Amino acid sequence: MPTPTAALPSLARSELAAAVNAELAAIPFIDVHTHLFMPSLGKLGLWGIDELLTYHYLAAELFRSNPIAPDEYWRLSKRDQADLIWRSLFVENTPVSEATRGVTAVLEAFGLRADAADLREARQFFAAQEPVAYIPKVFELAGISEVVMTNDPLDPLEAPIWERGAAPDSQFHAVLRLDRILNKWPEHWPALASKGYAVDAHCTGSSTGEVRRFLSDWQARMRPVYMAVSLPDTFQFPDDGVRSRLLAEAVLPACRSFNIPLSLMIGVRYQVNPALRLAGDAVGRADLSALERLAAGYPENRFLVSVLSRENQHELCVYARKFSNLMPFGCWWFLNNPSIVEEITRERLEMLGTSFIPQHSDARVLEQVIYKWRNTRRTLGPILTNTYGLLVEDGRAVTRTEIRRDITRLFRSNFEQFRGAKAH
Ligand code: RAT
Ligand code: ZN
Repeated sequence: MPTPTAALPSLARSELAAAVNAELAAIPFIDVHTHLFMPSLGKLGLWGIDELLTYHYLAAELFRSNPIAPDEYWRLSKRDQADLIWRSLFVENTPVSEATRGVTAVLEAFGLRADAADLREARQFFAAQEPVAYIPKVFELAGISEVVMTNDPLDPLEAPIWERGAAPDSQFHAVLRLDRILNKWPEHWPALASKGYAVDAHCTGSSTGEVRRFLSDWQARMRPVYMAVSLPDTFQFPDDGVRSRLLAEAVLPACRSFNIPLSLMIGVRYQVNPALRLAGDAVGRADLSALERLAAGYPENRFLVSVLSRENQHELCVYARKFSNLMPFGCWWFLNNPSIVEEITRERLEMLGTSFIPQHSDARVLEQVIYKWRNTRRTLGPILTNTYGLLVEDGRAVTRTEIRRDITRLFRSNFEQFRGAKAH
C-alpha cells in the first residue's frame, strides 16, 4: 500500500484554500446530533417553510422585534406564527442574524425568493415535495450522508411508534435520550412503573437495576449509536441525587455493556423564561470537574461532550488532552454563530489536532441541515487553510490527500470510530 502522503504532490501555500474548499465540498459529513426523525417515525419529522420559520431560535428573536406577548403568539396557528415571524424578522427587519439568514439560505438553495412579501410561493414549493425523494435531495444539498436523531423512550408521541416497530433507515441513526429519566425522575418514574419496571419515587431498592433493564429493552428496540443527556450548568457528579445514582448504576454500565458512548451536553439553564417555552432556556458556566470525575472514574466508558458556555470551551480541550475517552463535539445552540465557531474550532485544532468533531447541526427541521452545514463549511474553510498555511510556513509540506484525510477524520471517522471503539 502506498503511504497516503505519496498519492498527490505537496501544495503551494497559494493552492491551499482551493484544495481545502474542494475537499470540504466533496466529503459527505455525518451529522452527529440532530432532532430530525426518520420517515417511519411519521409526523415527528418536521419540514417546510412554516416549521423553518417557527424554529425556536427564531421565536426567541421575534419577541425582540415585535411587541406581541408570548401567550398571544402561542395562541396563533402555526401558519399565523410563521407569517408573523416572516413579516417581523424578514420584511420589516433585515434578516442578518444567524438563524434568520439560515432561512434565506434555504430559500435560495431551492431557487425561491428570499425577499418575497409573503410566503405563498414558498408554501407551494414545500407542499409539493414528496418525503421519499425529498430527504435524499436535502441531504445532498447539505453535503451529509447520514444524521443522528434524538429519540426519547418516554416521549408520549414517539415511544408508541417504536413499540409497534419503526422501520430502520440507514440514513438516520437512533440515540437513546435520557433527559426525562435522569433530570426529571419525580415526574417520569410512574411511566416506567406503568410499563412493568419495579421502580419507586426515590429510586431506591430495585430501581436502578430496573432502569438498566429498561435501557436494555430500548437498546434492543432502537439500536442507538449512543445514549445522551443534556445537563444543567449546575451539574455535579457524583452527588447524592438520583441522577448520579442512575448514571453510576444504570446508564454507565449499560453503555459499557452495549459498547456505546454517552453524550453529555452540559450547561443549560432550563426555562429562565418559561413563557417562551422551548425558546426559554439559557446558558450558564458549568463546573467541569464533574466531567473530570466521570472520565477518570469510568475509563471503560466513552463520553461525547459538548458544553454550552463559551467560558467552558478551553477547559473541555484541556480535559480531552488528559482523557482519551472524551470526544469534544459541536458548537452547540448559542455557540453556533460564525464568530464563536471560529474561535472554538481554532482552539480545538491548536490543542487537539484533528482528534475532535467540529460540528453538528442540531437541526429540528429537515431543511436546516442545508444552511447549517453550508455555514460550517464556510467558517471551516479559512480556519483549515490558515492552519495548513502555518504548517507550510514552518517547513512541513501538505498534500491534498492529507487534507482529505484530515477532513474525513474530523467530520466522519472520529465519530465512526468513537461510537464503536473501546477506549484506549
Ligand atoms: O439547540 C436546540 O435545539 C436546543 O433546544 C436543544 O434541543 C439542545 O440541542 C438539546 O439537544 O438539548
Ligand atoms: Zn439538540
